[in-house]
Amino acid sequence: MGILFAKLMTVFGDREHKVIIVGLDNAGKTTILYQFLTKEAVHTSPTIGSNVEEISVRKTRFLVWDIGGQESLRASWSSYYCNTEIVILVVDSTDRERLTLTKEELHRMLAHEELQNAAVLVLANKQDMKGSMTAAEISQCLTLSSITGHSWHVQACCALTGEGLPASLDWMRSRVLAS
Ligand code: G3D
Repeated sequence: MGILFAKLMTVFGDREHKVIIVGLDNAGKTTILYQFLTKEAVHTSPTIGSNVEEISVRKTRFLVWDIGGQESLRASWSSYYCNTEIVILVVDSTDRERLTLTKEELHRMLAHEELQNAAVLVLANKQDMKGSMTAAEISQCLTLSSITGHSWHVQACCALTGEGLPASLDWMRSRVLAS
């Protein structure tokens, strides 16, 4: 009965999918989270804390945790990994100097056993800014093509206008429905 119920919940899209938003400070994580709430997604409820929100995309529900990116907070990222289905890595596309640091954080994170089944969405944010790197450049610098154990996708976006974010939500939805 329990298994049947769980299956029915999945079919009707009632299960909540855990997502974490990571990235260095100032990348645009919080702006993106709140854009998700005001654009394609329907804001269903203000949840546990100021940086945890539930968003619903055509009946697929995500619980999205925006995790702080300052150096002092990065050490605690792993405490959020359990049951995470999607990791959103937000990159400030103008921040060339810290891209190597972002790369190291990304690959360290993906080696963590609790994220072995997580998919990775890299958001190349701040595309509106002059001199920003393209999604392809960021993909290359982060050596995304070397990631074989995780499904990944890179998306150019601008959190201020929301450009690129509906496509990101569509990818997230397709990932969780496929798994
Ligand atoms: P964080 O949560 O990753 O630390 P925030 O980052 O969401 O707080 O954003 C950091 C700053 O970048 C904010 O500016 C925010 O408005 C800006 N920002 C976020 N996304 C974009 C974008 O796509 N384009 C541009 N031009 N700016 C963006 P302030 O001035 O408030 O610090």
